[in-house]
Amino acid sequence: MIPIIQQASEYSSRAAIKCQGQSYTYQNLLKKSESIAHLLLGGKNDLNEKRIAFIVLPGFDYVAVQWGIWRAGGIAVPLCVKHPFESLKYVIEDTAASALIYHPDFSELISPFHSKDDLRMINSDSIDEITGSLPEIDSARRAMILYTSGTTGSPKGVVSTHDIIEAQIQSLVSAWEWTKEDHILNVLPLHHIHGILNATCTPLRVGACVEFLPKFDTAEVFNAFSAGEVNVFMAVPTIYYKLVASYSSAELSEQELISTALKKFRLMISGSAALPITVLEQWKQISGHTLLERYGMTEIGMAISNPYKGERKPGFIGQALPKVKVRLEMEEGSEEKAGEIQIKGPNVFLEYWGRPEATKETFTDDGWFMTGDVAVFEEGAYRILGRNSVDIIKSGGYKISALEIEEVLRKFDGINDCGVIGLPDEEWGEIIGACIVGQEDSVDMPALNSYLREKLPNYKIPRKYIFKEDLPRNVMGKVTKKELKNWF
Ligand code: MLC
Ligand code: AMP
Repeated sequence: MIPIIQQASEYSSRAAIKCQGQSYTYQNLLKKSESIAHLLLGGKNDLNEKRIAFIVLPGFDYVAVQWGIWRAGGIAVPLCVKHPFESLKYVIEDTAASALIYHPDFSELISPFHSKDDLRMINSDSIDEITGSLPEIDSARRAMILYTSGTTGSPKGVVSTHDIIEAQIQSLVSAWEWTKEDHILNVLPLHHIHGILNATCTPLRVGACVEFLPKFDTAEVFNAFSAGEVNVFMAVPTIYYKLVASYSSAELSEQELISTALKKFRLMISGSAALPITVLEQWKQISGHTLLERYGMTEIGMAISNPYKGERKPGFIGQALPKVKVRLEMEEGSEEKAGEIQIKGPNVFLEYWGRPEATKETFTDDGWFMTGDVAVFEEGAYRILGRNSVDIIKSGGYKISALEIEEVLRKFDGINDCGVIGLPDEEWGEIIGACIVGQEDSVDMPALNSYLREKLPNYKIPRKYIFKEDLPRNVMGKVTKKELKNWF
């Protein structure tokens, strides 16, 4: 059985989802997801782990589709609502998805898929009510694939089973004391673990209410806070940075209203990237809360967290979550206290979809998952020092592969060499910096921009790139990537 769905009938009449001024109960969710499951099954008994991709707006539809896929025995593959067509195509092809459920808002974007014979297209707005019995789903079966960038190659699909999802949920329920009285505001993208697991599945597992906004907007967030129902919030540091900036420019009377509402919250959390201490302090002044910082990853869910009760140390990520085993792997013979964070436990993912070699390479011989993040353990808590690869950039909470950008840059006619790095930035954590050495004295930037838009699908997503062009011709081979930062 799928625990989150099995449990939902206990909360039938409770509010599960709020979005766009509407409220939906757990019963509504069960009914709609049953119809979706039957539509997907089309008379068959079980989808038997067929991959079902979906691109729908955050809210009731999103959860109903996710549950519908699970109840039919499929693997849910959520797509990013901001991605250009090429990125969606990559995921659909990599998972060999057999159906795509889309909201009509995305009709134009996804229209080229209609010519794909092996992909069934389902409009999420035209799903009729169907009832009937559904298959028994063994919780050891695959449930979800989420895409994440690594240091090498294209993004990989991280596969989790229902058991893994349940373990990730339970560890948060117990550590952060979730109950059915909670009401969370979710403004996070729903193709990544933070928005899906922490801010949607976990509250729904315990009968709480999840309120969605169509997209992140500081004024809308403050409106929702001031309405007085929300008591839990979680976000990436960039979002807190933006909320602080917006609060600072608000009228005094509005500030008072917001602060009064925030002081009644039960819990406010930050994660997905390092929380700057300045942001933590400013948010404390505004809300009265010391943000609870935690550490996680697509492959492991959440692993380390500051305590719900007890001291939350600024600049630290806390201690291992329940049932999660953490060790720091120091380099052999090293005197340093710093080591790579390695993880074991029921929360760890099953595999990278279709990539057995990549899966194997990311585990030690004795079965620990290698995160690539370097930390120290000091005074009873872990503190992250950085990553052991400079090729991973985290910007606005999103992971970006520097190598993927470099590969494309190097193929541009006017470029001899290049190096892409993350440049520190208080608002975004890191922003993308590209050092390029041209064949001629200067690179044709307009031509390079249109080339990148064509070759690098996600280049079209709003995001700032800083190009550094005036480098000495032979600089690339002579400096490390870390040193490249000094050229900006
Ligand atoms: C956008 N902009 C950027 C940028 N992204 N600039 C620099 N770097 C970036 N990364 C700029 C745009 O160019 C634009 O500029 C302006 O910001 C507004 O763009 P936007 O797209 O409208 O931004 P916004 O919607 O405000 O998005 C910001 C955000 C979003 C923080 C809400 O990035 C977000 O939702 N991040 C969350 C990602 C997430 O959930 N990660 C979790 C992964 S799981 P201009 O000049 O045009 O105005 C994980 C595991 C774990 O990490 O531990 O949780
Ligand atoms: P993703 O691959 O998108 O799931 O991102 C996971 C990565 O986010 C981790 O490997 C860390 O590098 C980073 N991360 C998550 N939480 C934190 C945190 N609290 N502090 C610093 N980095 C974090």
